[in-house]
Amino acid sequence: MTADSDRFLPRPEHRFTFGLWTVGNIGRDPFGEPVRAPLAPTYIVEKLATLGAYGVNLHDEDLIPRDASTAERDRIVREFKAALSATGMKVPMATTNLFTDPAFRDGAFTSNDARVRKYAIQKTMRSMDLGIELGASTYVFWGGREGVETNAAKDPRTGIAWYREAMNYLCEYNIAQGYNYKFALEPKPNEPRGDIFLPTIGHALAFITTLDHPDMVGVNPEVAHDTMAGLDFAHGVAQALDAGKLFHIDLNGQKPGRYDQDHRFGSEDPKQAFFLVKLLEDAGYTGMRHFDSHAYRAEDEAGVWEFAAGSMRTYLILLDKVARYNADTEIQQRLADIRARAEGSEPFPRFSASHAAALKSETIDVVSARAQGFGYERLDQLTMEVLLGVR
Ligand code: GLT
Ligand code: MN
Ligand code: MN
Repeated sequence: MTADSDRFLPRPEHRFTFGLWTVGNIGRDPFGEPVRAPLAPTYIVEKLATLGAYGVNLHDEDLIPRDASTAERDRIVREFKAALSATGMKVPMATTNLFTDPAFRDGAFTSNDARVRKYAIQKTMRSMDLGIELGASTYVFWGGREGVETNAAKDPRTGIAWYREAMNYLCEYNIAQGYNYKFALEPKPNEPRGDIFLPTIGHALAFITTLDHPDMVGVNPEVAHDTMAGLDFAHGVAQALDAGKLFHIDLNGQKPGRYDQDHRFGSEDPKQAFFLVKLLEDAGYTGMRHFDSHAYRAEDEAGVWEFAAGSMRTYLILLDKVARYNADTEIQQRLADIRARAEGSEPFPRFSASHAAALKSETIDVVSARAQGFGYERLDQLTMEVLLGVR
């Protein structure tokens, strides 16, 4: 084995995880039938373990069919746990499918049908029980159906209030059961609903402050969901980090302005992916590096494992690029110059009336500030050269 292939070899300590629904994606889309056969969850666990993943995440229904009897459920869980312990794979995150069932046609926690809102909470509690049985410590809420096609349907304030009611109830359940889950809300602007409530990381962060147990709830941002809306994902993640709320992350690849593509991590915008990896690493993010993505529909099963291996390998290659960037003397000199200019000659103090009075009459050299450029062209070119492998 060459040193290079060793360097980019995924290992459990890298904390790479995949959803059962990701490698298990059968390639159904709104226009076409499935192109791949379903894979058994136990088989997925074995294959991902071989590839060096840390674990798998799941929705209740990824593992247990909705109409399974108790006996069937127990058998499935037993076999799945056996596969986990045979491979050392973990289930760090669990979530609820609150979108496939026709009952959720107008939302789950925010449906205009009181029976459905109740059912959604019941289903989530049962699914939380399952996650605990499998060892999960993070619980994700992707409210794909929580939204509208027309504002005639619902006052959005009502939708938000029902969302809050559900989250508060489930936080209490988390406490009452002693589960100690960290809840992570996953924002998405649209698809499958015309407009989804809590469309961005910022909306979710603001909503969390209105909950009864804000400390229990953070976010699970996804590359594709911000990028499809044309937002800079790294900025949203930075805001989540700044708020101490980055509880989980969904990595994938996406072109702006499209449907949710969920492509292999780094495949659409390697530069954006590089700055994301750099941000996570610089911030000392210790959570899971979860891939919420799937193989191209054109692929067969062999392509699925190429996709999975490639996702992890690209992350590790970008990690290596971050190290090169951090060790590059010219880049570091330029960053030091920027820092020196950013810091100025003395630290900016906290407000005081006397400082404010002095500042109002100070003469600031804005004339030269107006004239002086920042050298970002050279810095970005150097970054590109690191990324393109010539530095
Ligand atoms: C679904 C969605 C994802 C969510 C998953 C968790 S399910 O695939 O597209 O973004 O993270 O519910
Ligand atoms: Mn997605
Ligand atoms: Mn996701």
